[in-house]
Amino acid sequence: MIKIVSFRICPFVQRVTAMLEAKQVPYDIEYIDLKNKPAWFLDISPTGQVPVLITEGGQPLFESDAIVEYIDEITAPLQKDLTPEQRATNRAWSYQATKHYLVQCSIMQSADKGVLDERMAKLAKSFEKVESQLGQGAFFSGKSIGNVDIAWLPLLHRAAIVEDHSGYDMLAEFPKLKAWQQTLLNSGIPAKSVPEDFLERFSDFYLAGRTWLGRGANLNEAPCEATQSNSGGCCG
Ligand SMILES: N[C@@H](CCC(=O)N[C@@H](CS)C(=O)NCC(=O)O)C(=O)O
Repeated sequence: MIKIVSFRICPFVQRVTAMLEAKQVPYDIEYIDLKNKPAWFLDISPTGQVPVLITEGGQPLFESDAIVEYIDEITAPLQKDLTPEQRATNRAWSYQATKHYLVQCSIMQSADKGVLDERMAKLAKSFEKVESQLGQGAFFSGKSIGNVDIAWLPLLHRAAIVEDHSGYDMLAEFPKLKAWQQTLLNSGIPAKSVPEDFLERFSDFYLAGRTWLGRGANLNEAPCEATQSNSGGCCG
């Protein structure tokens, strides 16, 4: 069986597990501590990063883009009969999501509203572009889930958790994205693609008292100069 080496709140891992869930491919998962990486992991991961996928034949694969392409090559496509142009376009729109995973992580770690707004401006530009691409279909390109949906799923799932917790809606100005987020949440894949204790772990890390969102997105709060420089890596 395929095995995924994971860190519980990593969005790059979630893209991979979401793809496996959407394609109903069974997999094992092993969580590691990124602050104390095991030697066996460092032996198989040239970058020292998760996700790593270990194939049925025992070959470790790294980099989520490469892993997702591998999964696509060994399984039936989510959307059939796409032309090479459509597949290339889908890869490009997927990249518009993945290049913002770390941006969203830094937004969520912002110590106050001023810092969050600055960081959010970058993500909002990307949201604006994808908003203009979304059509009448429930998913990115029509009635069924595809690779672009999977790439955007970690961003939209996390935005929903943040909104539930703090009332702050990253998608407030983007009605089509909002509908798309709901469609993805309704698919059940966001919940299936994360561990059972995801909410707790995610909240402990991003929605704790040190972040503006963690303090409930309180608009009347004075800026917190001391921690403003926290640029917010992903996952600790
Ligand atoms: N380009 C990588 C990024 C993966 C990544 O940033 N993973 C983070 C966790 S979310 C990680 O492993 N961080 C540990 C480290 O960089 O040492 C990919 O797409 O797989």
